[in-house]
Amino acid sequence: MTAIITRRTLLSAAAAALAAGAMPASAQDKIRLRLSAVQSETDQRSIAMLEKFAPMVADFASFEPHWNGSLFQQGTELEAIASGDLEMSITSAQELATFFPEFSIFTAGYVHQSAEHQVKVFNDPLMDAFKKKVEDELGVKLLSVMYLGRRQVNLRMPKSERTVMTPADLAGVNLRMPGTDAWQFLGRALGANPTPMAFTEVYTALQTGAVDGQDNPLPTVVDAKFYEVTKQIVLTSHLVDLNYIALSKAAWDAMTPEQQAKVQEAADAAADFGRQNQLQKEGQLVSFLEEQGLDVYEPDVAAFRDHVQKAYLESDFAKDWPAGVLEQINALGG
Ligand code: KDO
Repeated sequence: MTAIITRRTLLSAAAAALAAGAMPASAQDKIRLRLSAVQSETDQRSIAMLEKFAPMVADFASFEPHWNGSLFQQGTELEAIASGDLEMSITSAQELATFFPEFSIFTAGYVHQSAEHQVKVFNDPLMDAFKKKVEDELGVKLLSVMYLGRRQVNLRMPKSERTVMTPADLAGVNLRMPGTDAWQFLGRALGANPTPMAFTEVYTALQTGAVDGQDNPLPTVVDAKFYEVTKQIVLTSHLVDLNYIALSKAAWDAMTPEQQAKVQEAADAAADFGRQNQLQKEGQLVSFLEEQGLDVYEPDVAAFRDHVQKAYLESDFAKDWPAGVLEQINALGG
């Protein structure tokens, strides 16, 4: 008798707890959150998703990351989300600009001034129309802004062979840039000849000399080991770059209000955690890279800034920028 009561009591208690939402859903009941990204699992953004986002949503969602472009190639993630084959990505304004040209304002060199500025812009009402368009037309919700870092020019040849002080010194340099138009434009605005190439192919291209260089923040140069196949870093800081934690709107809409609040809180916590760690790494890596034998030096940043900003303001990109938004962004920069 006791055994039956115990079993019946346990079953009714479990049913009551499940109804109250107290019981964690079993694995197969959990919301599946597949994330595809091209960086490695040791990149600070990946660590932030693993250590902050995943545990905070674990009660009701299974976070399933696929790093190094192992599930979807760079630049195909947003379409995968829109088609229901993926739930999350670490997307970029450059990728969004291929769908919505006005996003190119967030890809323009020397516009964002700092990680803090990125957060102020992302949380400002000026972003509402941008976010709504991505939700309504692509079915993607931009949860939080992640700090990728200050992009620098990273070349195969040593400074003794090519010293880069102004954009004119990049003339003829075959500079790998990511594949979208906004990236190619930035490469040209720097004075180089841009070559479109996926992130996962860059190391080999540098190693074989297929390209003369690439641009990325110092933490990426280290995490992707580009310093093993390059000889100098020109501290242009030409783009204080960002990513957005992107989530399928369909997945979001299927969540309860409590689950939505938790997912938003977890994304913000991951973005904040990753930002602090990325900033800390950026501050430490110049000496590390010099110890690896690279020349790391400041060019004439003002010459680069003037050249790049002029190129954007004269470009067709600027025609897509909603009136007044650049001024609002600049006002948030202080
Ligand atoms: C790159 O391909 O150089 C880039 O930095 C572009 C970014 O938008 C982002 O996709 C990034 O790669 C990856 O997250 C790898 O760090």
